[in-house]
Amino acid sequence: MSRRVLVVVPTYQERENVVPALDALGAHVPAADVLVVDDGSPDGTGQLAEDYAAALRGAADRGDAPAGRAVHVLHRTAKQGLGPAYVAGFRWALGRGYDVVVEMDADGSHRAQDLPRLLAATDSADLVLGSRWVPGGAVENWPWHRKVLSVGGNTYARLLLGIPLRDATGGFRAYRSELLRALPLGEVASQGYCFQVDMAWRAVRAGARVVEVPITFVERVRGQSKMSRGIVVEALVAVTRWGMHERSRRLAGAFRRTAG
Ligand SMILES: Nc1nc2c(ncn2[C@@H]2O[C@H](COP(=O)(O)OP(=O)(O)O)[C@@H](O)[C@H]2O)c(=O)[nH]1
Ligand SMILES: [Mg+2]
Repeated sequence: MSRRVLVVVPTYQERENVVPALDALGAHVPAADVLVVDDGSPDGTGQLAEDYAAALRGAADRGDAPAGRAVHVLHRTAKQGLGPAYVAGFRWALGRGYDVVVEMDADGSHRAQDLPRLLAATDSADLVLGSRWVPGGAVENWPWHRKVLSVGGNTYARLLLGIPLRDATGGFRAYRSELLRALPLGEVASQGYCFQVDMAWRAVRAGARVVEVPITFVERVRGQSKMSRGIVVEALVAVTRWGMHERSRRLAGAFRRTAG
């Protein structure tokens, strides 16, 4: 029996990108359903996605297209950050019996053609990270300082948290539903890059099998990034706090073992 896959695509102000993203998914992973999670974008992204979904349903009803994938839209009232949008999308997926849930940006940075390899890897992993920083991975159109920031941030997280991952901040990944069900989604308060690290770290601590698959990340050509200095700072502060907490926990454990 084939597994049911849902691709969750968070959007905020992606009017020029959302339709090409949905088309690319249809071309490369035609069996996967899609959930666009729009935070009330003032530019009408949510309505565009809604129209796309309706056209797809209409074509299937008329028999012009096979009744294959479905596109759904979850409208949220205000911009609340990437983390809460994903948590809402995950809950939506778990309530509808999907087996695999994918995270993917709407801005063209994550290539739909890389997704079949991520999905294939979920056969033997609970969480598959699309990774820019493993052999075979790449980034297109980033100035050197963006690369330094990403590699540096990931190295910091790896060393401080003790997780063996090269790209824990990336947002192109596939989860098996069993893992999402086992994680306390209600406790995840992180917003931006921090959300990705938070989820990867929780997965590692839960004993999940986490693997990295190389992807080519392409910097967006249309629209604007929503990542702010605040989001980078949030991630740095959180990773530092988690790292310190983890260290003192391990130290206390070692102390109890020597004392006892
Ligand atoms: N629903 C929702 N989507 C968001 C929010 N912030 C960013 N996104 C979406 O998340 C994806 C990644 O954001 P982006 O700004 O491209 O981040 P960057 O690639 O790190 O610069 C894009 O599809 C955005 O539209 C948000 O607050 N809510
Ligand atoms: Mg982007």
